[in-house]
Amino acid sequence: MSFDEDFENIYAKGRQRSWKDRFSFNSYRRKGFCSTLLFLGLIFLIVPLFIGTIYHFAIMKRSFDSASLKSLYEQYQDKFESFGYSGAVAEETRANATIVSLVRNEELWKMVDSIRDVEDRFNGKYHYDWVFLNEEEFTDEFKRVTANLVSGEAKYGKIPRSEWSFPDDLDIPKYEQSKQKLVDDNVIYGGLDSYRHMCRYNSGFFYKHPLLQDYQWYWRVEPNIKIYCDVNYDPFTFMIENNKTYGFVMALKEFEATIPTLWKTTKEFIQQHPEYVPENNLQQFVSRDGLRTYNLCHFWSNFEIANMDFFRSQTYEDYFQYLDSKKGFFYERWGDAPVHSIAASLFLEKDQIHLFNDFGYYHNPYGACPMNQEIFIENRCSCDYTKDFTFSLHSCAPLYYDIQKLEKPEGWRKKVRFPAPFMEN
Ligand SMILES: Nc1nc2c(ncn2[C@@H]2O[C@H](COP(=O)(O)OP(=O)(O)O)[C@@H](O)[C@H]2O)c(=O)[nH]1
Ligand SMILES: [Mg+2]
Repeated sequence: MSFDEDFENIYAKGRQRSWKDRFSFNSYRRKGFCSTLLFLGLIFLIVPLFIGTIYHFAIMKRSFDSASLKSLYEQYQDKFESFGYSGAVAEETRANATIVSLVRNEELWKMVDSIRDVEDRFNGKYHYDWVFLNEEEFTDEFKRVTANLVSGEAKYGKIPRSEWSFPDDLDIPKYEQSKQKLVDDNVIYGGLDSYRHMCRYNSGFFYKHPLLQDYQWYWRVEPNIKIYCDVNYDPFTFMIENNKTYGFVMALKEFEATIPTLWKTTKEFIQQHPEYVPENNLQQFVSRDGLRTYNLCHFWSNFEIANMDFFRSQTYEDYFQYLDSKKGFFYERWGDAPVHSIAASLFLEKDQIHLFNDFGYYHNPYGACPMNQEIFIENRCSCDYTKDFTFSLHSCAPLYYDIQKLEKPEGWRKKVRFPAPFMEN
């Protein structure tokens, strides 16, 4: 077949098809209906999606832009003030107290969770101030978001550099070496300089901060904690009326690797100052063999309600200075929890220490949940009491109950066993 004949053939075939054939639905379906539809579909899907995304980010940017956030807050300020926290307790009946949080800017949203819980369960009725401390400047966002949630006055303080830095006479090679050892031994936070500064600051400085000079009492609140029960009374005035100085919720054992020489150092101190140790102290909580060894029990200091006069006393100041001179906050990794606890147990009368057994509280990984049903119901607790840490195997609270001759709640023997990966005893 010649090229012409071939062409004629094909052309003739084409002519035989009517215009109906060519444009009929079947024809379209055969020839590319699917791809046309796909093309149109993509256009209809992608274009709105693209525009939507751009719009979304533009709106997000605008609403989180600090200026518009600020004006939004200002706009709603009156409303927050009027409906948020009604029925406040009169100022005259309140204690000279504040809530205090040492916190990093990047912990803002964890702090927000804690504030909501404390405000909803307690402070919404009392309007105590809230002091936030940080070794850096707080960001505007941090201040704006938290101040908006606190029902008292929110205050923001920067920690002096001298209180959050290595002492001049720290032996740096020795420090690096001992730090590495803790890292090799997988000791929690063993490799962190910042954690050591934090523990030292909480041990010997927070109560000296200018913003805290106006107050006598504090409640320490960390980011990311939970308050599970209503606090239907003022724990500060409770402490005052009952001659208490130091209050806690949970007690457990410290990781021995973080404090190898803390007890030895403490014993040296009390040998030099026997006058600082009152007769009716709580030493059995920290030592079961007449002060020979430390049993590692400590009050979990992420929650504390206490009188700063204690920390500001000559006794405590001398104790802190002695500890600090040994550099154990750096060469080891002494925590503020064992330091506060040993001090409270040795330098206070045992009646001055109080366990808030009606508080529902959680700090990762443990929680306290009142097993006493009356308390649980009256305070509208929202925790699982079968998971209460207080009477579990690794808790030091049962020892505390025994020393203080407190009545344990019904069912306390059904101890809950917790996984305790870091516990050594
Ligand atoms: N500003 C500031 N706060 C810190 C720093 N490290 C810890 N904190 C705070 O100190 C408290 C204890 O620290 P955290 O990480 O919770 O330790 P943990 O409770 O022992 O696991 C919390 O309130 C933290 O927000 C830090 O480097 N800077
Ligand atoms: Mg914590």
